[in-house]
Amino acid sequence: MSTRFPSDFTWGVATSAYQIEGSPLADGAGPSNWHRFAHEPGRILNGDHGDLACDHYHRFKDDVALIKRLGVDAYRFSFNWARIQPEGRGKVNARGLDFYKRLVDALLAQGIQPFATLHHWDLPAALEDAGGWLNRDTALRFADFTEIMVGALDGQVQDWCTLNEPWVIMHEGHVAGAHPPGLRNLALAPTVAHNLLRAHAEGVRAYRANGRHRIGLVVNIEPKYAASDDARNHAMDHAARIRAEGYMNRLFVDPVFRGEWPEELIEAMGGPEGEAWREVLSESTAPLREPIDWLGVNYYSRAVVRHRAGGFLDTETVRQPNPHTAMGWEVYPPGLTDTLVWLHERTGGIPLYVTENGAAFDDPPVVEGRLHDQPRMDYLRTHLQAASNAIERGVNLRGYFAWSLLDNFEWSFGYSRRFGLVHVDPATQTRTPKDSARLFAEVVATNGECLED
Ligand code: IFM
Repeated sequence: MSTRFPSDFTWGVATSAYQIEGSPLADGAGPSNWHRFAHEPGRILNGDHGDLACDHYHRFKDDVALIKRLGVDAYRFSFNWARIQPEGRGKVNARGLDFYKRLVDALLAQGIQPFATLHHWDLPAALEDAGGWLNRDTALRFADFTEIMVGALDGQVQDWCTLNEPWVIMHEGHVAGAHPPGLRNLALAPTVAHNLLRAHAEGVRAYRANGRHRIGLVVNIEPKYAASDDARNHAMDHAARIRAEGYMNRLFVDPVFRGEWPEELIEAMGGPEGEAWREVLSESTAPLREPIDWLGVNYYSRAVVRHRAGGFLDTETVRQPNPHTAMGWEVYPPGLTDTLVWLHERTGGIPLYVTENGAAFDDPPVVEGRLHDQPRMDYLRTHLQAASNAIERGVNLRGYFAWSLLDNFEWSFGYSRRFGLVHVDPATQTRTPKDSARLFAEVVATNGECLED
């Protein structure tokens, strides 16, 4: 099998602030919603929190050295907004900003291109207290924050992203209740989605001053397939598939690229005059269509769905007889090809990046400085092959970022799920590159040629 990546393909690794930094209140930072949520009893598995995490706040230089050893071109990371604006608005905390300046300096000194995500879920707690993503004003505060960061790192950081996985903020925070603010109300979803997309668009507009042209949005896509082919169930399962796709995959893509909300989803949620959608639909989608320069996609798995009255949006996911990761996610590499082709077609061929892809497995222990993580190596290999297949089918794919550089704080699962290419010992903070890190370094060094059969 041939594996082709363009010669200017960007190879990178990714992390996010709350998951690795630790020291969430250091140097004048305000609390974020995640800091607060993680300290509420019963919220996070094993009572874990991000107070220490990977202690990246103090060890960032060593981590940049680790990134350098992988030979990658780029590092995708995010800012903790509450380090910069402890109250989510107003005065800048220079000591917080300094941390990111030092990180960016360290990356540039090693020739590693910083890919900065402005918001990866950790909202200043003060903004959440003011209504968070249910409050229209948060979008304007995000534009101010964007202006601060872009101004402070101008000329140093070229590649920016507004939001990471807004769907997760909406769903896990306001519908499933597993993330802050811990609400469980499907009817809130359209308002939250709208405000997140307003924030994204306002952020892009704030960034555009001076003709800047390297900003994107990162969405998580889980392609949906209908469970049954037989004539009797097919129409129902197909409709379920469309609803599921509308909710998870089109909700944050169609308004930006087509100026429309997913129609079948609106119907499934009470119609255009219903409580959930009425207000959102009274506004034009034109401001959300602010052109962007690239789209990032985080791909982990797919879902095979069927109709089930009373299920979530009258659908349910059917477990498939394929291997699953420690997250319970099916390993399905062709889904990455399908996702990239689907996005290519749906967006009119915008440059795409795989901004996250990877897997949590129950790794064996480190033995004499080595950790042989065969399942993760297989996952990487097959998904990189799938990315290459998409390029062969004409997709404008510009780069691939492995999730994640380090074993880290996996949100409501705490430290129990390990996605790292590099093992982190929670007791000593010792970093040990896993065999998957060696494989990825070889992929990068050969621009994917080592993957060929
Ligand atoms: O760890 C997360 C990351 O923060 C966002 N994308 C999915 C990853 C794995 O769940």
